[in-house]
Amino acid sequence: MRFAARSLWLASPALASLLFACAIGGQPEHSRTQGFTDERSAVQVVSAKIGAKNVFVPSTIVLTAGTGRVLSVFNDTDTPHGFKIPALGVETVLQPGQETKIELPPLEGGHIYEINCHLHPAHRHATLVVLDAK
Ligand SMILES: [Cu+2]
Repeated sequence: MRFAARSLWLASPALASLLFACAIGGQPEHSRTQGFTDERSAVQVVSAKIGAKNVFVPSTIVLTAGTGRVLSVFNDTDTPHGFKIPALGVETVLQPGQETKIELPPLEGGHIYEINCHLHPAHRHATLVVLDAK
């Protein structure tokens, strides 16, 4: 306990300078460090049936903003399923047992979009989160 308190005291100048560095974040050098990098060329998704529910796995897809973003969606069931992102104008049908590449329009950061299956209203929805890119 005593050691922890001393460590915190020693760390406080470091914390103070970190807070100061964040407080002056309006400078161009600092703003370049905002946002995320993304090393993936395509994000893989599966349309599957779990129990009695049709689902997309993962149910939350995370991408960075920009152009050339691709989803590769495999339909692991024996029936066609839809894959629709209404706000982005994306709508396609996933054939059973097939991988479908979906090229997305240019994405802007700071948005959360709904993904649904337009063939089955009960198909559980998914979410696309678009982060700011570096
Ligand atoms: Cu479906």
